[in-house]
Amino acid sequence: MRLNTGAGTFGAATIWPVGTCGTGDLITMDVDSDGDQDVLLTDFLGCTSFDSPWVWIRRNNGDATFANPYVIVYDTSPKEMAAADFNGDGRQDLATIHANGLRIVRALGNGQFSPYEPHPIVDSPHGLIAADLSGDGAPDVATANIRGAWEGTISICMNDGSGALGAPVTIRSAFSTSVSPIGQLVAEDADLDGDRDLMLMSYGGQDILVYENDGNGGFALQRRYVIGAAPSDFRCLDFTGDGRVDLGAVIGLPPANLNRRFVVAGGIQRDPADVQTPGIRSGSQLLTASGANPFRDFTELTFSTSARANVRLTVHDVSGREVAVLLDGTLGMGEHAVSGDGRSRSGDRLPAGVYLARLSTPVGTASARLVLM
Ligand SMILES: [Ca+2]
Ligand SMILES: [Ca+2]
Ligand SMILES: [Ca+2]
Ligand SMILES: [Ca+2]
Repeated sequence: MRLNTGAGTFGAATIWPVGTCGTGDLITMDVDSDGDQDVLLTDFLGCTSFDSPWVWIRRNNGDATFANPYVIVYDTSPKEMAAADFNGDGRQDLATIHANGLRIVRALGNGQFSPYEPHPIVDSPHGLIAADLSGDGAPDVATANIRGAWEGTISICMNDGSGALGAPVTIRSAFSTSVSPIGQLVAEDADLDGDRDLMLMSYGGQDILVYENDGNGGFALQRRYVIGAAPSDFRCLDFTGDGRVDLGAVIGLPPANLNRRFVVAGGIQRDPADVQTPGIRSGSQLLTASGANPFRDFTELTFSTSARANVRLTVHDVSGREVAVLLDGTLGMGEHAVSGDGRSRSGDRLPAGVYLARLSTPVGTASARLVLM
């Protein structure tokens, strides 16, 4: 630990052994309700020679020295942690995800926790957030999961307001076929309508999917942002300084994926009143090339749907051959934006030239011309 000197620098490192086998997830929360942040760690999940069903805690003595470590004992190894006061008693509780679901322990105020409550999730959870998704002030839980071979899903457990979490509601992936190895999940208001929307980063899909909240905690995919190969982490913050959040992601570049890059998708947070949707009529689809065109790295296509619908958005070369699939799944009603990066589904860069993007929905088709430099 290095403490802030107050002058914008950090002092000498103090080392506090925790007892874990390597390090997994690290969070801070106030486990004993004394007003200071305590440190929680899980074991490194590569410690496969033994099961490690513990969260390790070091309590803060109030002066950034830490008491001896102790553990919360679970049935299986915790992968990720999130702190929130689920039952509204003023004490932060702890949510963890395990191979077979979610566990909640409630803080008793003395640094100890209630026995864990299991919440089974059929798909295997890999990412976790605790945030109020329903707008009632009580934190809910969402997990990013892997189903079967490699399909990414999201499960949402709503808090009934008393701290009891309901059965998980699972959203199937509309496009990305894998969140593995990292299924980062963020809750932010992407459309400035006052509720938190969910953003899921997918390693296999090389994208960030935005699921818009209908205001009642129901979610539907509205946007897909292609961000590049091998994404490993992302943040939803105002990088451009215009007061609206953007997406920033760490990616690798093929073939070795060693050459890391940080990409920012600016202006994702949009007021519905500001969104330009030329020519959109109820029951029809007009596909607009709304990004750079001609383009070199990324471009964007926008369209709208007048109802929840199955949508397929593909890219074809001049001979009509399908060279990329940008979206294939169920979308919610409303305006949608999908980005493309000039690569085929296998990740190879397409030759420069003219391409046709084709949108197919139950009520019709539309197309737009794209020029790749
Ligand atoms: Ca504390
Ligand atoms: Ca609590
Ligand atoms: Ca809630
Ligand atoms: Ca919203």
